[in-house]
Amino acid sequence: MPANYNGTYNMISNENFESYMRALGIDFATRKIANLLKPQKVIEQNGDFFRMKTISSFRNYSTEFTVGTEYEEETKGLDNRKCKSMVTWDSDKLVCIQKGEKKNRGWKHWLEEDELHLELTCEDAVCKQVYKRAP
Ligand code: VLZ
Repeated sequence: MPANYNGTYNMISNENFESYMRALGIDFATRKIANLLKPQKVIEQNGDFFRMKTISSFRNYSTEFTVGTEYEEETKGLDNRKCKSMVTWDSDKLVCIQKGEKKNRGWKHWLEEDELHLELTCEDAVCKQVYKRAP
């Protein structure tokens, strides 16, 4: 049985998002706005199938995938690149590798009690975000 990520989570911390966005080539004005956001993650999971939504007052980002199956990801509204992405389980961690123009790009999710943790990586930038399960 895979871990259960279903739920809605509110951001409580966000370290190095600026460096991550800079590595993605996000422009200055967008970074200034994006840095002020406290997005919500909404995760719908059915076994190995996931829908993940990042919702904010500025922009939303949605993606869906099946663990173990490579998919075409277009990072619309973020850096607008195409990646060949694949998520795998590392025990209960979700590990995504986003192959494309940017080196060393991906993310990891894991759960700690009522917290959803996320590490976003691009090139040498690592952003660490924590979300708390919405009451
Ligand atoms: O998340 O790839 O949870 O796709 C920021 C939206 C979303 C706010 C960042 C607008 C998405 C920012 C990160 C404008 C530049 C991401 C995955 C892991 C799911």
